[in-house]
Amino acid sequence: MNPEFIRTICPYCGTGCGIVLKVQDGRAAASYPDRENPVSRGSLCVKGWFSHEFVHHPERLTAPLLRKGDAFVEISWEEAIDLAARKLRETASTYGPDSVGGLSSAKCTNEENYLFQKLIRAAFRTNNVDHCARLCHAATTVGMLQTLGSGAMTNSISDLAGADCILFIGSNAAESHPVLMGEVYKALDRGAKMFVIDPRETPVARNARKLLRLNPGTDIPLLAGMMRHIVDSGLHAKDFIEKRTENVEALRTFLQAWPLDKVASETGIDEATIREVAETYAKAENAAIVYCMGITQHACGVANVIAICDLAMLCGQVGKPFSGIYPLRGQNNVQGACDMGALPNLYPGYQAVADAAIREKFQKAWKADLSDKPGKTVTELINASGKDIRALYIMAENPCISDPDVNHVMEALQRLDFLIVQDIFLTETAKFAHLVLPGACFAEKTGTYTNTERRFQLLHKAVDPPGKAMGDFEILCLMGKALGLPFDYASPAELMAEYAGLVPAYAGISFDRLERAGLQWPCPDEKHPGTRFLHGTTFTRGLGRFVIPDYTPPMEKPDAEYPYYLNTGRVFAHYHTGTMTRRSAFLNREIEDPYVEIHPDDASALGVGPGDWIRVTSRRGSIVTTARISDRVVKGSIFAPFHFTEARANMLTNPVLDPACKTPEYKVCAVKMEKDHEAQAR
Ligand SMILES: Nc1nc2c(c(=O)[nH]1)N[C@H]1C(S)=C(S)[C@@H](COP(=O)(O)OP(=O)(O)OC[C@H]3O[C@@H](n4cnc5c(=O)[nH]c(N)nc54)[C@H](O)[C@@H]3O)O[C@H]1N2
Ligand SMILES: Nc1nc2c(c(=O)[nH]1)N[C@H]1C(S)=C(S)[C@@H](COP(=O)(O)OP(=O)(O)OC[C@H]3O[C@@H](n4cnc5c(=O)[nH]c(N)nc54)[C@H](O)[C@@H]3O)O[C@H]1N2
Ligand code: SF4
Ligand SMILES: [Mo]
Repeated sequence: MNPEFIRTICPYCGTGCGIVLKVQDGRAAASYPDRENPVSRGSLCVKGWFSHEFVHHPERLTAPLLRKGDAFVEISWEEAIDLAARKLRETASTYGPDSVGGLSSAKCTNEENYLFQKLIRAAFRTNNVDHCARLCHAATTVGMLQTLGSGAMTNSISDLAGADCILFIGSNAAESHPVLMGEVYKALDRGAKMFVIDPRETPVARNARKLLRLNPGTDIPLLAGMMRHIVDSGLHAKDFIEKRTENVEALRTFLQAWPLDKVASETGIDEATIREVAETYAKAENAAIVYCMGITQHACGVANVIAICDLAMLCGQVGKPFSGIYPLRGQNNVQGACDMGALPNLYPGYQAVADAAIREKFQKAWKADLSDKPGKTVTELINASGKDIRALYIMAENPCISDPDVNHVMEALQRLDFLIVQDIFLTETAKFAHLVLPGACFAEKTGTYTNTERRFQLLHKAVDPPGKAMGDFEILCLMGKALGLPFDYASPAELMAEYAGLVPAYAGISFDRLERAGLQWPCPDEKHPGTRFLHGTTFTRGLGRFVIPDYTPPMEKPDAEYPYYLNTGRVFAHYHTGTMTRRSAFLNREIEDPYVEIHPDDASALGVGPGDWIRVTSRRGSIVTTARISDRVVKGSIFAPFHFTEARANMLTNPVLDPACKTPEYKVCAVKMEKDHEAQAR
């Protein structure tokens, strides 16, 4: 048979590139770039090119599985749905509504996320629903809401090409958002000046005018120093501040505490460099700030985000094209999962559960009695497992690798009375489940994802799920009906009309309109073309507000016993907990084994050579991994990608949270290292 070519969206990062799947004999046989996709315009990174490789992997889940002792047995869908509904209902009636919780998923579609949060809220009268944004950009949502009034990326990806100055702060987009980097290279070709602020020398830094290798967790002093110099030199945007913002006096007072010599000693960056970066940013006609996990995954993540917003407002570099603030969303649909209300304090469209009028609106629309009490976050749901939380429904997350201090996570999950895991593989987390539900992957479903620039894009089903596996949308409809909810949706398109009616910013969005180029919200009516940049004439909150970014240094610093800093993150060929990329032959060949990057001086002091096996230990746990000797890290620091199940970086990480957004401090903790002679001998 002739192959078919089906347009869809990449399942990996939040850039949202367009993929054309080649379908031959019912199988996804190849991935090609979609020239018509407005985001990627014919580009893909290596993960996109090989996105089809995990789809037909022999380890895909093909039937519902029920735990029997230490083993799983296959059961029918009728039994599985019936059991799930009964157990969840029993738990809620025995221990109260707040004993049930759910983790929704930034890997799933908008429609699936909408259904999941509605199911938890309407069936159990609890707001115990959250997802991996908590581990990621929750600091952005909280920090930007206070300063600008909206947690979304202010501009569009293509705006980066027109910027004259770009600050990259704690973002390794060359490996994490590779296709988006194409727009940055266009800016550099036009002569834009780029500065990279990162303790580590990432591939982004190769093209930078300067790399500022600051001490871990010292972004607030650095940004304060820049703002101090801008104000002292009179380079701030006086008119913009006067007309569009409030509370600048409080910021000025705060900056008094950060003279440049103090900033230099705290951050490790010399005064002349701080002045150069500050002046270049402030004087640029259009300047952009790109940031990511190096900013948010700290115990002071919210304050870090606030400091970035303050700097942008101080220079009037927001609310216009080619400038703005770019918190790069990580997962393919993390923007959408947040938008759809998979958050414990917010309904779809960031409408507060604690607001009586809003709750009334949702109660009426959903014909359900809803709780006014904000629910627990991911990190709180896991900590409370087996205590306040008795039953947990996890859709498409793998916390046994991705949450901090995973030894603690595994203990907690085993204390649950009932754990449901809905995934496409039998993950490390699914192995602890009482019931495993086989979902469908991106190539097997219709629906929408929303990328980092707020663009809704359509997925088209290319192939059938394997065996008895079923679309997550269909599974959730069955679960809802079994729990007495009117989940009779004929299709995701029909469901979209429901949420478009409840959220003014999505009112003009429909499947028909998305067919060609997608649409960027806000899109308030059927004629509206979508929104390229936010905060144009007024900020979403009215006046932009300067907020004081309170500085707290990293919670755990190296000492005599644990003398090295551990930094964790990503590498280009692998994705998160590796369930998909490590099942791609091509990607796995790129990087097969776990490793940590160690500075040459530290390696020679420890007698460790390239590829040697080493043991890395923190106060939480210990892993055995290989050494890559590299001056990408500074002396005294190591970097570990967290993708590898056999050497989980999260055995080591510190579970301390930012108190406001509850994101863990994944980017800093203290460890010790030694050569592992046993592993070396094997
Ligand atoms: N290949 C690949 N791409 C991905 C993903 C993946 O797993 N693999 N995941 C996706 C997801 S969900 C996300 S959230 C994004 C994340 O994308 P990124 O945030 O770009 O990735 P990370 O490697 O976590 O961290 C970025 C950088 O923060 C730096 N950093 C650490 N501490 C500090 C600090 O104190 N200050 C500063 N300024 N920088 C610091 C690190 O050295 C690192 O280079 O990537 C997305 N894209
Ligand atoms: N040390 C350290 N830890 C980190 C981070 C870090 O920088 N350092 N980063 C954090 C960040 S930013 C994030 S976003 C989290 C990510 O953490 P997770 O979200 O837990 O990681 P994923 O591997 O993306 O998990 C997605 C799961 O969904 C499954 N899946 C994929 N598609 C589908 C589908 O369509 N349907 C169903 N049912 N299942 C599907 C996959 O098999 C996988 O098991 O990790 C966090 N953990
Ligand atoms: S940049 Fe992101 S969305 Fe684009 S192909 Fe690569 S992983 Fe997929
Ligand atoms: Mo993320």
